[in-house]
Amino acid sequence: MTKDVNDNDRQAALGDLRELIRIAGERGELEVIKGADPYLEMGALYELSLKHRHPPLLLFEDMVGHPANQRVLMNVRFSRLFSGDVSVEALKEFRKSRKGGGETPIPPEYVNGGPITENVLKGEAVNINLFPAGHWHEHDGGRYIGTEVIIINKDPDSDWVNAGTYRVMVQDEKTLSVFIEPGKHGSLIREKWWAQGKACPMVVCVGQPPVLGMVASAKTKYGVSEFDVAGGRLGKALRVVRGELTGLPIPADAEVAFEGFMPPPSEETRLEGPFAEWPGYYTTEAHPEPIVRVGAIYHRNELIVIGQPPAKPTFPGRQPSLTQLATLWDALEGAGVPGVKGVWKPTGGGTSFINVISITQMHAGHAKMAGLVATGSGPGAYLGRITIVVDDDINIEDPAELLWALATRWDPRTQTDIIDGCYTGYIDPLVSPEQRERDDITNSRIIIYAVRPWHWKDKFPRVNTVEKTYSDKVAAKWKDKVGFI
Ligand SMILES: Cc1cc2nc3c(=O)[nH]c(=O)nc-3n(C[C@H](O)[C@H](O)[C@H](O)COP(=O)(O)O)c2cc1C
Ligand SMILES: [Mn+2]
Repeated sequence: MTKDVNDNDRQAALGDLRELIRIAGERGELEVIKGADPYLEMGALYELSLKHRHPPLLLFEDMVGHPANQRVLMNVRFSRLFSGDVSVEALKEFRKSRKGGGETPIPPEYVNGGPITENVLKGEAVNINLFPAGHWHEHDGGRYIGTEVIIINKDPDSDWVNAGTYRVMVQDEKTLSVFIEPGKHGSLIREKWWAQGKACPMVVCVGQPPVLGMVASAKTKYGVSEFDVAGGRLGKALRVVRGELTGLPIPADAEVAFEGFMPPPSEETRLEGPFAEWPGYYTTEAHPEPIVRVGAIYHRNELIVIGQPPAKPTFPGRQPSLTQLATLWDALEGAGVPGVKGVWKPTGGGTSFINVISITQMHAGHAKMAGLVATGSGPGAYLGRITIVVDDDINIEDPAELLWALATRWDPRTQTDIIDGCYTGYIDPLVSPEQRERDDITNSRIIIYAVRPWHWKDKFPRVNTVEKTYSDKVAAKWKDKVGFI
């Protein structure tokens, strides 16, 4: 049995990885594993943990090939402390709580030192191989130290500091490669540096406060810093130190950070991938990607690297987070779509392929408005494929209800839009080899309006389930007399 999560515990854990471990331990939601091998074995143990809807935090110690005091922590974002209850009701509460307190961004506070500066390795002393990096899946092209990681870079033309989660592969003792899909903020920013003929200053931080991992892997608006949003969520400024080589902010409580510069690809790239990606395939072949020349490494004593390799999105332990659902709902609301009653991402579609919106239809064309906005919005566009709009009486958390809406309220010929040329990524398994050849990383979308058609909705047949109040009354009367209630 797990206890209810109290808000103080959740806030403390959000802001501090070691607090998360302590609290999860007290709650019986921590598994300490000694002696596992970062080559395939840890990845396999992790996948086994995903058969649980709420997998335990996995803390690996004493790993093969590493000193006993180095650690790897898995299932951070999926810990019950953070994703205890993903439901439309919980989503509404989550959005309300952000509006009440944590919505206003709070910029980070610069401090002179912190746990992250307990050890600083520079120049000759830089050796990335000293740190634990899993070879997670059999056909991965190498060891990935960055899975649930944050990549920090700064717009050369403004104060905007971005933090995004992009996978990071170990190339050699002093070199990392970073895979950033086109259009992501980290990519747009590095291109600005390259256009000025400069290498892009960059920090790869592994073992960040959990809140930063959550915010950096969901869409934050262009020009808005994830540090500020994360501070807002915590209700207090994140403490950061200034990187000695780049001046970039590094979370003062982070576990490990690699600091350096990413030269333009015309100067140097290395082969990156393949990698077992979250849609459930090895889609990207080994291909050239930009690299970071690491000039300094900062780390805490008894460091912890967060490991969160992708896994096929059908595992019960892989659910979209409240943050990801909320950003989509926010986008609909921000674009002025009225009457949204819920948004959902059914298991199997991962974080983006299938988006479901439920609305209370208020006027002709309303469902179309919701479908088009969701499909084209910042949080809904990348790697989308299917948008389904349903009426508010459909329980969108239940796949059977969703299929019933499709089966009975959707006329494929008249209630469908198909749109070509949409924003997808290299990890989309349906982008053909020919498309990749010509750099056409786009796909098509279907928007399904599984709603009672507006112009005859009042003539639409009535739903025939027994009315709830009456059903409850009958149940109360009969429950002691029959066995099936
Ligand atoms: C565990 C994890 C790994 C991710 N890996 C990548 C990646 O390798 N490349 C990428 O472009 N996006 C990746 N993403 C998605 C981005 O983090 C997400 O699109 C985020 O919004 C990017 O930040 P940005 O909006 O500042 O660009 C990953 C997300 C998660 C949760
Ligand atoms: Mn961003």
